[in-house]
Amino acid sequence: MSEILQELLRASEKAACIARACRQEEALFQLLIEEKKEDEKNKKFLTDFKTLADVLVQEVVKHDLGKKFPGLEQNVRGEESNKFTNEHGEKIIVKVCPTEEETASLLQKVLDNNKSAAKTLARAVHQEVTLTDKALNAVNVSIPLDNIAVWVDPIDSTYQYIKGSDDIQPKKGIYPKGLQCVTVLIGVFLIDTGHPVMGVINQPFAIKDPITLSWKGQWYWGLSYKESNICSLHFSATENPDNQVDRGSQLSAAATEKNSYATVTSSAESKDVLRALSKVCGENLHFAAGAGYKCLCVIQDLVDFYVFSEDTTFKWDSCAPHAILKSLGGGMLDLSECIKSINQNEKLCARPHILYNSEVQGAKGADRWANKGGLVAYRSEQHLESFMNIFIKKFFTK
Ligand code: 2IP
Ligand code: CA
Repeated sequence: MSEILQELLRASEKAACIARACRQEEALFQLLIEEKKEDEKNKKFLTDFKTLADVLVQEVVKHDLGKKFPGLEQNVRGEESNKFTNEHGEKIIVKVCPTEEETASLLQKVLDNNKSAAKTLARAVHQEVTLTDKALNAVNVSIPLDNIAVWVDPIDSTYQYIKGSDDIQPKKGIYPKGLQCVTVLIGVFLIDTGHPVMGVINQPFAIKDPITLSWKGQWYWGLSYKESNICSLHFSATENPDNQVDRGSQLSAAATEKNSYATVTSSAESKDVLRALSKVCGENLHFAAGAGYKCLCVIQDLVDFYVFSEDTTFKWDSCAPHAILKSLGGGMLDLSECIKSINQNEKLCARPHILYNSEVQGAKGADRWANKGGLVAYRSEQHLESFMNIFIKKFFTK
């Protein structure tokens, strides 16, 4: 199984390279930040270069996985549709073509004939990316390929990707916003049970070189299947010097104190939940952009929990981090079902884990794949139980 994880990692790195290219290559960056002017609002090519970048990354992941594991591409799912209509009303299906030239000429049609942008983008799509992670040699697990499907979020935290600054200072190791909050998420789940089994999170803009001003990425992976649980964080920096995490100040302040928990949430969280969370966590309640990045804060042990009660995260946001959390002994639950389950004194094993193979009944479009009851992501089951008990009490007392 290390081949498939290796391929997921390579695909995530290719995606990260495309994401970096769109910001670093002038021809593309101008399109990315372009604000639509009033009279241009109907022009899909201008409105949605970010969607094109997203779609293209999703297609690259699909194409590259399918090349290595024929048939798997049909089970790669994501938010974006690859059907575009250009300014002439021409319908174009964006995909990776056999050659760089063919991809460039296809992209040129979507990009209002912008030859230089199309060429630059096609180059990034077809470039060879090699990424080796020696720690993967330790993975020796076999999962039947015909029972797996993949959720991809090509660029999570798109707002930060387009508008985000590159000089935000972290607070207790957590970036409240900025390019560090952007992640590429590729998660694998079992088609029959819906449980997540493998995940890769790639952070394309993790570290900025102060001299060259170019960005270096970082990646994290995890596998959790039957009795096997293995995560890139189990390997030390000396074993894996290519992917060192700067953990200088990244220790969860609350980790050692039994009665204090650190939580990260969204600025879109409801008032009532925020009130309860701040009663439980005090100054250890943090805000950060990006669903994937907030999960990464839990994975890195910067916080104990990511709590979000709204229904605006989706299967593609949570599948990859969920698999990594499982590989570390943690997980991700449906928040509202979890509250019900605790209130009904159900056993720990009955907690409602988020599943990836079933849609929300009666919902349409992207909402079919929403994490409807919100979520709580955690590393330690024991901490989760005591945290949730306190949180529920605070939530229901005015
Ligand atoms: C978004 C993105 C947002 C997040 C939202 C996701 O995905 O991660 O940042 O909101 O839930 O769906 P918040 O930052 O408030 O948690 P995308 O950027 O891919 O649309
Ligand atoms: Ca997302």
